[in-house]
Amino acid sequence: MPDETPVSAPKPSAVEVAKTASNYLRGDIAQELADGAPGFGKPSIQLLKNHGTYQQDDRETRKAIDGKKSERQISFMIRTCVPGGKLSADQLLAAIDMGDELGNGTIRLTTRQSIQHHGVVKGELKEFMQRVHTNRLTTLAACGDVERNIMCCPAPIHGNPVRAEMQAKLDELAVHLAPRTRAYYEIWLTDPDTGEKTLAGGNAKDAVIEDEPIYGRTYLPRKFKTAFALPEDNCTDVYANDLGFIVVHEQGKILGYNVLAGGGMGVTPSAAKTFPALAKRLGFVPPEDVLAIAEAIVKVQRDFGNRADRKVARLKYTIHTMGLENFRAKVEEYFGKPLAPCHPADIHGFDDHIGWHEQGDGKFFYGFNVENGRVHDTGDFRLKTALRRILREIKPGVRITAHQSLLFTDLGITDRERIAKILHDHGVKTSEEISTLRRWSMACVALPTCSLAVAESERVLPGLIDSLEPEVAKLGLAHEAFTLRMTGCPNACARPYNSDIGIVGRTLGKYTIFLGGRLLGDRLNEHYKDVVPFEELSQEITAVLACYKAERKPAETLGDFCHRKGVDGVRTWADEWLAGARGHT
Ligand code: SRM
Ligand code: SF4
Repeated sequence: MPDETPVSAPKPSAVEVAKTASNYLRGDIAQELADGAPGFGKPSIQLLKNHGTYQQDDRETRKAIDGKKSERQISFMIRTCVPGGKLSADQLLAAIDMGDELGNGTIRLTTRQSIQHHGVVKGELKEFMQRVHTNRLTTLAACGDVERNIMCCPAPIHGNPVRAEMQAKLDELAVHLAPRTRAYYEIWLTDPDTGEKTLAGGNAKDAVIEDEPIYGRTYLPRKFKTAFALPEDNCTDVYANDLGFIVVHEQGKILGYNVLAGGGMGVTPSAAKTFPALAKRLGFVPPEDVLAIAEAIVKVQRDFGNRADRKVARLKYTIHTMGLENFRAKVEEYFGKPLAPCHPADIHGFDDHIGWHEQGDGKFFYGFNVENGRVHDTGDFRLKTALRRILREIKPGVRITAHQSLLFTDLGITDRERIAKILHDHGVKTSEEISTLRRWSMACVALPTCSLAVAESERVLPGLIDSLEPEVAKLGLAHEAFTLRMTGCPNACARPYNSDIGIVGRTLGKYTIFLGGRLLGDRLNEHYKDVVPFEELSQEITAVLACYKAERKPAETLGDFCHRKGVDGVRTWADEWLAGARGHT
């Protein structure tokens, strides 16, 4: 334990109290699971997050029944970890089946390469967890105050040993930072016949005494997120993570990793002490030290993170409070040696891997854009059925990207046409048939399931893109790549604060617009306009694009242009343009 007084204030938050009393995340979950009530009590709701599930209710149904809590239709969101986004066709098929049989008939590919299901009722939670386990995946630590799903570039480029080595390092780290508690196995995976033997092997009742060598009894003060990236390909948005590793490589060999710490997007607008932050460059480690440096940083956060106020408990605030140099010194102490200075290598490229690519082993992979990650069948648009057919008939390898999309891997040359035909037969466009604007857009889940949403996101972004597409084409910018990311609240689950255009829910039907981040993900954007009604977003963005078109330098990206001109300059220009445009209507 540290000799300094930790940053934490003396009175721990309610979540800390629940974790401390939980005996390694057990609490009363098992008893409440069997009590016949539709939901869990408050402490269990908090603990359940560490098991990968959130108690929710359909907020539209809630309104319809006049806010009576007892009548809310309770169901559960379940998040499954998919380290590095890597799956087999059978695993994705099983996840789709689970959504149909136990969930709301859809699945959601997330911005961190994992899978979410919604609408699972309490009585079927245990069956759900068992099916995830049988599918060789886990929901343990998909949410909660622990290391979450670790991200990594998912592209299967075999001619480049660096990617394979980085992906293998991620697998090692995911195992190293996984919680050791047996609670998950006891609660969810006990054999239905014996009630004792767990499906994971071993006997539930023998496993009560244990230790969490990395996390301790109270785990971390807050969620903790890690990503790996290549300098030439930051498709995981490494600077938005608590912990980041940028691979430093030369001539097909990994020399080591630049370590970044303290990134995070979430903000509480009513609390001025909160802010989005890009991770800071901390130092360089050789490949064999990745696990040790990650463990040291996690432990410093464990011991010095704020356990009284969850609003400022992420690693970015720990670093802010300690100061970067003190933080680095503390990490070095836990690491047991000094950190080498960062290698000059830094992010300089970004690839969403959409489209048809050679893998380098004679095979191909196809990046398929899934709009906002939602896999569903609605009317003539039958993506879910199309995916089932692709997975069953072609049996590709599968990767989930950090852009809520899919890569089908290990394909033969003729599979391109087969995939296109299956998609077309089900009313789904290929990646080549969607606009560049749609391809680079992303929305979080928001309403109706997310309890924190103050505005729509996933359900309205497609319509906003529909209205923007002709304007973008008129301006001659149809092939210009820029990120447009929308969220239903400032928690920023679609990472809007480092995008070229960020649209963040302010209140129902109204949004804040941010400008000046960029595809590379290494710059925060700036506040442009506030409380913009949804109906005006299309015009407002068109005005910004008109300004860009009129005054950009050759090859300058939208984000770089807005950053150079400044949001005030863009606003003045765009407002005049809007006044003119309105005058003509
Ligand atoms: Fe998130 C909370 C969905 C990625 C920042 N996020 C939530 C919850 C669980 C709402 C809640 O607490 O009740 C949302 C579930 C809604 C629902 O009905 O499904 C939710 N977050 C998501 C997903 C599914 C969005 C998506 O469209 O894909 C992403 C799941 C990722 C995963 O597979 O693990 C998701 N969330 C992110 C990201 C992006 C990232 O990690 O790269 C961020 C910004 C980065 C960061 O962490 O700072 C993010 N989510 C938050 C926050 C704000 C955290 C903060 O430090 O302030 C919350 C609220 C909280 O933790 O208190 C939150
Ligand atoms: Fe919910 Fe807000 Fe995250 Fe969107 S950004 S999923 S509204 S918490």
